[in-house]
Amino acid sequence: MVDTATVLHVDLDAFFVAMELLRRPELRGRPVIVGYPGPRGVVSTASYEARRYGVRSAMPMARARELCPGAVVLPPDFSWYAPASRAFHAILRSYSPAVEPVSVDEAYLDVAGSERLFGTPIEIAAAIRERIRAEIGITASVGIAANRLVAKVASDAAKPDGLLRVPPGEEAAFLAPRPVRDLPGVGRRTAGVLAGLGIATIGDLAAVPESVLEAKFGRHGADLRRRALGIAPGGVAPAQPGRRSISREHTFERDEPSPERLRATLLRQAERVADDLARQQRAARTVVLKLRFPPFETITRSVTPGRQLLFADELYEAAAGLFEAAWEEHSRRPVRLIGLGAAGLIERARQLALGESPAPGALHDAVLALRERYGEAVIRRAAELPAPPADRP
Ligand code: TTP
Ligand code: MG
Repeated sequence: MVDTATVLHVDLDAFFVAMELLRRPELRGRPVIVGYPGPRGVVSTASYEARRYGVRSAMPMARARELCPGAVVLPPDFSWYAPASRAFHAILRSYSPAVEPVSVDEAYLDVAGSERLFGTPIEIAAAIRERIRAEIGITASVGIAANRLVAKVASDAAKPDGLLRVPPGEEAAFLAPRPVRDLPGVGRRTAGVLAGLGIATIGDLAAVPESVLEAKFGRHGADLRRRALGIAPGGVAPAQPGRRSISREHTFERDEPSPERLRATLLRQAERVADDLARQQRAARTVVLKLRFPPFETITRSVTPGRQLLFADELYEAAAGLFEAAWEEHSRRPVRLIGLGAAGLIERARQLALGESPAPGALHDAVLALRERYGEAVIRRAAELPAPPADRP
């Protein structure tokens, strides 16, 4: 029989802590917290020993210290984690072309079609776990199921250092006893509303008539119930190969006359686009600039510098050059819309040129890691800060 449980969700265990323990083995077995130690710091992640005291990601550090006064607190060191994150994603890509990275330490892959080369999904999952242990020195947990939703819950249930397969047909039974919060997409608010209805487990949720859920949650009601039954779209979207460009654009409420603010907007867009490229493990050959002058005159300019572009700085530099020239041509008139796009997308295959510093990549990965977790606003360049109003003396 064809095995339809071919979706793997792979997630590294206590990733930042695991990386710190690699170089501080004497801390193994102790409660360890990674996060900025200052008064406004929050917990990035905690070792399983610290989690036993109730310490959780995103908790204020002060609270974590109250709960677990004996914990060793280490500041995050993204340049140490980034190469491991890259190695992790590279291992996954060697088992299937259908890999969808989710964050620095997490991805889905579909191994349908990999069987002839690498074995059953369970064998592939075991091989991936072993390679992560041997080549990076840390542990990963894997969930296997017929769809992403159930694979994700399975990997969470397998943690730490575990492997769990949910056979096709057993999705609903597997989910039923778990608290509703274990279901991806059920956040604190939804869980609160559900608790008010007396719904605690995913099984409770699956048993509620759709009409009741629709009354409470509108269109999402039906979806919620399907998910509680373990029914979800099957596939893994590999780094969106169909998309031929990635872009960002911004329309100003008032036509923007300030070159500083226009450049700052471009820089922000370059960073967003670079993030998308990194997530998709792709590079750009061409940068496209779009400008609109009121009321409707829209121009685009592009440049193909003859090398792969990966990082925000590279995209920005190219776009800023286009901007200066095009803006000059238009008598430096105020701009209604500005946009930056990456085109000519290719698989990333970058080798450092001789003498080239790897630092921008490490920095970029670190910024990406922060944003994955805390949102776009967590870290910004000084140049992105709002410029003072133009009319101030
Ligand atoms: P997670 O995979 O969510 O957590 P984890 O790997 O630490 O632990 P688990 O075994 O439960 O998977 O996140 C991966 C890394 O991302 C984590 O090690 C640190 C970072 N992170 C933050 O910086 N802030 C956060 O709020 C979260 C959740 C993670
Ligand atoms: Mg993890």
